[in-house]
Amino acid sequence: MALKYSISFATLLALLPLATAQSGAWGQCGGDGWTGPTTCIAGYTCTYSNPWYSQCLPGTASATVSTTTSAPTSTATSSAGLAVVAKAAGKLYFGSATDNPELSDAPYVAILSDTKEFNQITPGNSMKWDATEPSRGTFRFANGDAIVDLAKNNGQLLRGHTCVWHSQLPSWVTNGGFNNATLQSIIQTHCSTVVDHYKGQIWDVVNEPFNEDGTWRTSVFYNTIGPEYVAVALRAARAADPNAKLYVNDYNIDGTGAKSTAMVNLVKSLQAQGAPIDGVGIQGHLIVGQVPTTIQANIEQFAALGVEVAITELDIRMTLPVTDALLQQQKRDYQTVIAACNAVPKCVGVTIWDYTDKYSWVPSVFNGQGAALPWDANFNKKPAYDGIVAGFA
Ligand code: 9MR
Repeated sequence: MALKYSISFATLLALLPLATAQSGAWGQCGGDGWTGPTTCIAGYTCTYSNPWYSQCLPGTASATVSTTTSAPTSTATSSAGLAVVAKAAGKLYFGSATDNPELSDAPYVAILSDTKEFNQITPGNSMKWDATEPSRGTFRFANGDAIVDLAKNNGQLLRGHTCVWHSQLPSWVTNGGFNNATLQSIIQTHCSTVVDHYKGQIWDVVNEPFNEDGTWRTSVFYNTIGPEYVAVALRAARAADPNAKLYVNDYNIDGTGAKSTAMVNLVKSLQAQGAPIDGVGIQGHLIVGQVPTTIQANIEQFAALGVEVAITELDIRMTLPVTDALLQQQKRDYQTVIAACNAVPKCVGVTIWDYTDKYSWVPSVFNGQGAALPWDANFNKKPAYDGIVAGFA
């Protein structure tokens, strides 16, 4: 498809002194590493062919200049359906996070509800502690219920997220000055009430317990109770819903390293004390071109503990602006992550942290970064989509 920026004839004249030359008919006019002319003689358009080659093809008005440095055009070619290919590969699900404010966006909901793409959803915010128990003993379920209803109507699995987390925690918990026994009972009440209300789900019971070096993250829970707070939460969840799959979830445990080792040791310790633990959630907030090479080995080391593994919040962000080269690298990176899960039978499913760049959390947190998801902000499928499909092949 031609990449065109129409500019006025006056602007064109102003640019002319800078233009060293123009490519002739059928000549190269762009591509990675190309240092020659990027415009074409009158009557020809510089036409993107692939990241490495653009060519002057016939047809254009003489006052139109085309450039390969404009917005990228790469799109996905597959329409296989991400849940379709995940299930064909033997996985339980391919899913997306979502959030209540997005549910009034009809085109967004239409894709989210397409079970060929997603047979699982995760509420991004509405089951967190600040949303469900904003003051002690007062529970609010309406927003979480809306997501559950959507999943039920669509016939999708739901991942509860999350029972005990240091963030999005109301100040009555953080600053309550509770002693160990009282805080344990507060966790028990919270987890059992929420997991009971949202019965029959997969649950990220404990979220982000570790620092980057594998030490325990200090939080009101750790500071007051010690590492035992994890087992307290898991036991409460199990008592409330014996059928729920109970996970501990964290970020930067994608590859092997100190933080992943800490997770391995936590699972071993929970198993040794007979605490219920069914799975490890690898969030998977990654960066284009920086996907760890040890992802599969890492998933294998979790699976070797006898628990299941899920990639729970996958997105692969890039430094903006988007280029075709970055989209192609992102496609390879998605394929790498999915292929790693695909290669390990105990890796049961993958959830992306929303499916469209329109609703990604990334730009608001990482300045100048974004475009992390397989659908762009206009709901066009990006090459990353093909990477996911290829990863499940
Ligand atoms: O996607 C969530 C975003 O809307 C919230 O503003 C943010 C607040 O912490 O939480 C986001 O989700 C996080 C998830 O719950 C835990 N792992 C990191 C996710 C991205 O921040």
